Amino acid sequence: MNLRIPQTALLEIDLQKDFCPGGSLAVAEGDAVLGPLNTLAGKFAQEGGRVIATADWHPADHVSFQTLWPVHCVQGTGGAAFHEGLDLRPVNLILHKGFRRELDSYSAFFENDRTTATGLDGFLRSLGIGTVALGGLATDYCVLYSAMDAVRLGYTTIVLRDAVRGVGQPAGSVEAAFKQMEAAGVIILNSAELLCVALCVAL
Ligand code: VGL
Ligand code: ZN
Repeated sequence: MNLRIPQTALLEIDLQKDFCPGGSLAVAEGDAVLGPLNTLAGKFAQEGGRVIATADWHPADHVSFQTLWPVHCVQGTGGAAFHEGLDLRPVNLILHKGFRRELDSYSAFFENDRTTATGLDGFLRSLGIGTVALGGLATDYCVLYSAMDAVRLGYTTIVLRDAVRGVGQPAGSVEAAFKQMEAAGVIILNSAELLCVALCVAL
């Protein structure tokens, strides 16, 4: 497993107000992931790793609002803003996704048609990055889809157990997501374990 920080990217998925307590599609304890992610992001920046923050970024008439989800993360609104507790200083790239009216995008790599690329794969490849570590919201949707695509694209893929929280709809979806990711080869670690392993490798 290549855990050298300069060849690793931290993906901070959708840490926006609408997904945090008080937001329109609030994930329980969504804001609890900010502490571990800020700590990791600071270390990554220090050690030459990359930090990427994604944002769900929907037009006001987005297709996903019709039946599936309440109105959330509408472009330019307060709910679409990053949570004020997210440290943006170490973030190298902000990636907007889901901005096409008729197409949703859970994954940071491909929209839900599975073929429209966001460009993230090219960004990472051009920097020689082969490992991604994911945290953020929501475990059972955007984190799950991003992690599954990362594995499919050949990245060593880590999901940070303490730095993700899920929607939990339908019931059992968070547990199912962890099972699906593990079966696909995703490595599940605590953020402290990742730091420990990465810093040890660097020594
Ligand atoms: C998400 C539902 C709808 C997510 C985004 O970030 O996991 N979930 N849009
Ligand atoms: Zn959305």
